[in-house]
Amino acid sequence: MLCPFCIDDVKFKKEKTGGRSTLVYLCPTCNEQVPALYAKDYSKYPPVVISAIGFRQHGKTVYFATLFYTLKKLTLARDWPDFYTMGLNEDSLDTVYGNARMLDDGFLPDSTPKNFPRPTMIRAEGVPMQPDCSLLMFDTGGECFEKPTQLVQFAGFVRRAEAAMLLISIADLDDARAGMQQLLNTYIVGLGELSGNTKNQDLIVVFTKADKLVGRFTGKWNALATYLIEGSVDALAETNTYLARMHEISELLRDFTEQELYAHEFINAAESNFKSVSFSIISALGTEPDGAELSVEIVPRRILDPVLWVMEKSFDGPVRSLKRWLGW
Ligand SMILES: Nc1nc2c(ncn2[C@@H]2O[C@H](COP(=O)(O)OP(=O)(O)O)[C@@H](O)[C@H]2O)c(=O)[nH]1
Ligand SMILES: [Mg+2]
Ligand SMILES: [Zn+2]
Repeated sequence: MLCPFCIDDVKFKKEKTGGRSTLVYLCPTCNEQVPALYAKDYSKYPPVVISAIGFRQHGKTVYFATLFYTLKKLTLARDWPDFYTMGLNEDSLDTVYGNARMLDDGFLPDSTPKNFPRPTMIRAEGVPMQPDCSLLMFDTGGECFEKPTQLVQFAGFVRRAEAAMLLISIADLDDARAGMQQLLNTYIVGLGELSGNTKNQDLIVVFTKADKLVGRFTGKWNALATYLIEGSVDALAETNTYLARMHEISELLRDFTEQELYAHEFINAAESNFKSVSFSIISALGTEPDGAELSVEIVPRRILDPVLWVMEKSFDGPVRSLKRWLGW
């Protein structure tokens, strides 16, 4: 079983600690207490690692915060009959509700310190066409992705991700082509040092802060602007067509990356080093914020796409086929 704290494959021990009369699950490697719901229902809700990889200030932390906000606010359960999410331990509950409240009150989260982060653990059940799972979401300081040695030290969780999620804000890079290539190169070298192999991973390239890119989505790229601006809530109810559209948008973004950003090298390196490469665009806030405060209510755009991509790529074969075959 995967320990969510040290990312080792272990068998959890059951022990009494701290004078408690009940048994708790402990990791034999790092001795952290593993949430009981995670350990007990491990096979029913297998872990899916969601790792935010990207430079500082490219929107990683705000993205996760708006994801929690959306999961608590959206009426997805209206359209997805069996859907719910829940935090698996107290830390995760605090993170989910704390972030949702902060955004509701009009504030953005602080920047993230550089340390090996603790995951926010969320059970996701009833997402159409995806197996039930435990999402382990990791967010750390962007400095960790500037050098492979830093990545090895502070972002070892990437080793266990089936799908690597690269978050890139093109508008924040002086030279998009060089910046993207540097991030990818650092990641591939770092993962190699961690004895991981990118060939076993799917790459999800996420262009963040897409509200700043709308001006570039003109002419043949107009569909990207439309996709971003259209609400996704009603469309998500039709999951089948939603996923098909996500694939189309991915293709268009690949062309955009090649023809507008001239990032041919990035695409070549990505396609040759990873099992597959997919693209998506999100805007966590919907508009440019005014410093750390929000003057208007946030309107997150397409922010479930990267999660759906990761889930889509994390399970191959029988489980998913069965679910699809049964109609979900
Ligand atoms: N325009 C716009 N700005 C954003 C968006 N998301 C984040 N930002 C801005 O980018 C800053 C850095 O985001 P943050 O998530 O802290 O970056 P991190 O260092 O990658 O975690 C935030 O303080 C916001 O001002 C977005 O969707 N649109
Ligand atoms: Mg951050
Ligand atoms: Zn551990």
